[in-house]
Amino acid sequence: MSQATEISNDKLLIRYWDCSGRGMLMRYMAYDAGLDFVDELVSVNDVFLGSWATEEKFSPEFAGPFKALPVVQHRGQTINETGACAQYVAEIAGYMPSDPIARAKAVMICAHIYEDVLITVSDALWEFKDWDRDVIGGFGGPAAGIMLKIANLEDVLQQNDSGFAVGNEISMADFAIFYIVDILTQRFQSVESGPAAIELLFGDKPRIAEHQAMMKARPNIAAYRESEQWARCGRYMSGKGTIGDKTHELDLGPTELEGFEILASKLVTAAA
Ligand SMILES: N[C@@H](CCC(=O)N[C@@H](CS)C(=O)NCC(=O)O)C(=O)O
Repeated sequence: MSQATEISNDKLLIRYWDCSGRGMLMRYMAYDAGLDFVDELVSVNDVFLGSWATEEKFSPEFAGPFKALPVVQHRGQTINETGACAQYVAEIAGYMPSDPIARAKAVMICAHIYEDVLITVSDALWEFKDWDRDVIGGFGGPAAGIMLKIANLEDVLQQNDSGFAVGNEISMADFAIFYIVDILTQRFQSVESGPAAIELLFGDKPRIAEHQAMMKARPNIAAYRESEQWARCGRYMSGKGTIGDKTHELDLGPTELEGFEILASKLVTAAA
């Protein structure tokens, strides 16, 4: 069984797999704010494909009351659920707006990115969702998918002169936009049809481009992205990324990059 990092109850700990997935929004906020925290990366190859299903998953100290990752631990408590964890980190990092409407807008943007883009794409990578029906398209039909969701983010930035997603200062929503645009771009850059997909999704989005540049230039974000700790998880959208080519021999279907090539070529075909 993987050992949970031993820390004093007072110190914040973020525990998640060694990929970006559900963990990266809170990591970016914690690093950017310079929080004193433990960034525990759990190996997909060693733990998820090893003892997880019989051991760590059922340890409340490791995987929380809901038996999954991420968890945030602080002041003797263990919190599950990505939304709750990210909002908690945002609160203590100072990235949760205090005004109720601004707060609702920040949470709205994060939920849109999480539910409608990140988890939809991740589920399709794991073959739990369908690329055409659920990613290229959506509940509202073939035009309600990822192209529309990314255009929504451009609109959010366009409608606010400050350059931030909500109000006049940085919030959790800015980190969420930064993360999703960055991880999609990174993964598409590694596959054949990816550059065309990047152009389709982001080529006509000047506000997103400015926003990415602003976020990348933040000193603590830049330093984190240069670090070994980031290199262990930051390139992989899902746990499949860390498994690499072994997904085939393990009967887990296409690799993460093969999944991104499927998505990129489908986007290009749909736009033709
Ligand atoms: N609803 C939860 C889902 C958490 C979840 O499914 N986490 C995955 C990793 S991304 C996990 O730990 N899966 C292992 C398992 O459920 O046994 C959330 O949003 O945080």
